[in-house]
Amino acid sequence: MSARVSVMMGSDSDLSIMVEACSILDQLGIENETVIVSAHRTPHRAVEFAQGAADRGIEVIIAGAGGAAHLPGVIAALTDLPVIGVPVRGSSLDGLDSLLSIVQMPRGIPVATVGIDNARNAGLLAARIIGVADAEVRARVSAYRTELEAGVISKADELAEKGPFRYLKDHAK
Ligand code: RP5
Repeated sequence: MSARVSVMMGSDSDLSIMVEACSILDQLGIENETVIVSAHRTPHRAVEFAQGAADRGIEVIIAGAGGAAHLPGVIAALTDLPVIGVPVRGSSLDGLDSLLSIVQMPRGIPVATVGIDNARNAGLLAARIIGVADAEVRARVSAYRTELEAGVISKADELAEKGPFRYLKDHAK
């Protein structure tokens, strides 16, 4: 099956963060592709990928970049597909530069922005968007949420039973 979500990033240095999006998409059974495309270093490739995405069957684009993080905005300007931006924490400014670069889009060209380095949420948001028209994906997203809830409740029960000190001791790394 061809990819439904394109996970794009400006550099291979973003990959260790962006792979979290691929991981949750795989878990939810959503075909995805991973591509390096830079708004600044490979602008022609960025145009080609953005303009060809819908015809290739892509339904949602996730774009991660750090620093002067223009990739998600440039991609959003070149396609009608929904674009989710992941601000990647760079070596300086703690990712605030990436966050502001991605979130402050001009009216008319939206990019849905997740938290700094939170590629997992980008994958989950892509799944929710696809789930609007795909009941199977929606059911898997719902099961994931139920699993999360059960995990927290089990921790809460354990904490109630053991108290804070034993709980921390048992969970010490
Ligand atoms: C951005 O510049 C990339 O998205 C990356 O986060 C940042 C640094 O890239 P490298 O110099 O590590 O290739 O375009």
